[in-house]
Amino acid sequence: MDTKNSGFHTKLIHAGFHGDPTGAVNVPIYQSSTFAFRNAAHGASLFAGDEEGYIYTRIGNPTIRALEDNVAELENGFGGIATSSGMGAVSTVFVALLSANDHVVSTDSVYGPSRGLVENHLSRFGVTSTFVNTSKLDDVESAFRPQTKVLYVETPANPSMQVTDIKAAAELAHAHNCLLVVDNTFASPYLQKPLDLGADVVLHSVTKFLNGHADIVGGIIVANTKELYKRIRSLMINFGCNMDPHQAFLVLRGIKTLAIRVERAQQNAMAIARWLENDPRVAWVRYIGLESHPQHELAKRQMSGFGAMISFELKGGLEAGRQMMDRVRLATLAVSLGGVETLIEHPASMTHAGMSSENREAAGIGDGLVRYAVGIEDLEDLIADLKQALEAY
Ligand code: LCS
Repeated sequence: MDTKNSGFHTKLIHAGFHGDPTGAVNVPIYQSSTFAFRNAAHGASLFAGDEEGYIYTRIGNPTIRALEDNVAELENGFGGIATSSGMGAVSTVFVALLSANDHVVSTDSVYGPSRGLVENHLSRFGVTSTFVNTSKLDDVESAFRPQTKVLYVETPANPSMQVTDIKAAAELAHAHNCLLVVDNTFASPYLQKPLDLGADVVLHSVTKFLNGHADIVGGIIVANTKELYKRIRSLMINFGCNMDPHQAFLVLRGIKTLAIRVERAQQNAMAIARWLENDPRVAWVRYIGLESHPQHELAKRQMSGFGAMISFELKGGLEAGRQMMDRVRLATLAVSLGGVETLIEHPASMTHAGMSSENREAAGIGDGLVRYAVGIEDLEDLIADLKQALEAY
């Protein structure tokens, strides 16, 4: 079905699937590593790119293709490139877009390994980087150098919840002959469409909201032009970090309910953030739906909802936070986010432990910060769980 002019909810269900010869209502799992050519000329023509078709699953596969086309439509982009993990997407994009001696400007509070990749690994190939609070556009502007090729923005950022103005960031990047890449994992395309705001490339850890069920790890990249799509796809194929057809099937299944999951999770999150903000044992709460969030007005403008991620700190700091994480019963003490189940974790010792403590402090990830990823359980049960976990104070 052609869903190009359909609404977002229709796209979630139907985009990317153009029917199957068997009449299957869902895209089947094409669990095959390789695909037979009709004859030698057909094989040569597929390799030459003269004809559309499948060759080998690392290069392309019908189940994976359905997911890539689906997410490319959700993000209003040219084409999608699915990867084995979110980090597969992050590393593919960086290596595809950068060369030796290029420079990257990035949000300081990105997912820890996204920063580690640039600082510890790409640096060995001569790539330099500057990490700034990209919600402050003056800081972004002054970080640009003549060698800067990529502005990498995570918004909302993990776990500081900083929000960056994507439209303004795109204008700045383009004025400096630079590409804007946005990690849209925390928002999902249901709440935010970076390509519509001027970004060149958007990527996701599909492990999170897109899949939504904490049962696979995966990533996806969507490029807004054919040229960028081809460049990034070629790198993914050579890196060999392709998604697997079974993974792609599960993500497509999860995506169908993205909107209703995010709606419910963010309703829970709003109520929990307000509840935490009013609790005397809580020092501060950062949820972009709260008027107290420094970029609340910007988030209202560039997103269609506030999502399901909350960061907070207890007045008792790190020790109080640790005890609370040990006491919750309904929320699971685990990293990751964006699933139907509520998770709680401690970024300084878990997801962002690879960063130096100075870099963490500078990025707004203090030792006392607790991250709470809200799921779709009953609100009353989640609040009762937090209440009993806080009781000792
Ligand atoms: N981008 C963001 C914003 C993320 O939060 C993550 C993972 C990634 C990229 C990498 O994706 P992956 O390879 O794990 O699919 N974030 C995690 C987190 O906050 N807790 O555990 C993983």
